[in-house]
Amino acid sequence: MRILPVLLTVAVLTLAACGGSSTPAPTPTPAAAAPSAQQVVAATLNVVMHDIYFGDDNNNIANPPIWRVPAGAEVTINLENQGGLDHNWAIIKKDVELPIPFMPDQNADLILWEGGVLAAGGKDTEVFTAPDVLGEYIVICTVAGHYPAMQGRLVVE
Ligand SMILES: [Cu+2]
Repeated sequence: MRILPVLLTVAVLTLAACGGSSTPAPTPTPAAAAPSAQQVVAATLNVVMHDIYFGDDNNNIANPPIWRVPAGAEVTINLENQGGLDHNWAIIKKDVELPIPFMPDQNADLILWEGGVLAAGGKDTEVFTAPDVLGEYIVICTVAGHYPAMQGRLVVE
C-alpha cells in the first residue's frame, strides 16, 4: 500500500498549485462507483403457535425452533395461532437474563420486539427490522406461564 501516500502527495501539490481558492478539494470518485442506494435484504418467517409451544415439536426447552434472518433485514413475520390460548412471539434483548416465570407487565423492558398477543385461532402479519448485532436471541411467548415451555431462537447472521 505505497500508492496512497504518493496519491496524497500529488493531491496536496495540486491543491497548493491552485492557491487562493477556498473551495475544498473534490472527493476523488472511483472509476467503478458502488451503488449509492442502500440495499435492503428481505426475509420472511412463518411461525405457528400451539398450546404451549412454537413449531412442530412440543419440546421447545430441549429443541427450540430456530429462525434465521440476515442482520438488518426487513423481516415479514407471519404468525398463526393454532392453539386455544393467547400467544405472543417476542424477541428478548441480547444476553439478558430471563426471569422464570416471565411476567409480561414487570419484564416488558426485556423485550426487543414483539408481534403482540394473538388470540386463539388468530393470524397476523407484522414487519420488523432484524438486529444489526449478530448472534442468537431468545424468543419467547410472553403470556404469563408460557415461558420457558414456549420459546425459540432468532439467529441473526
Ligand atoms: Cu403462549
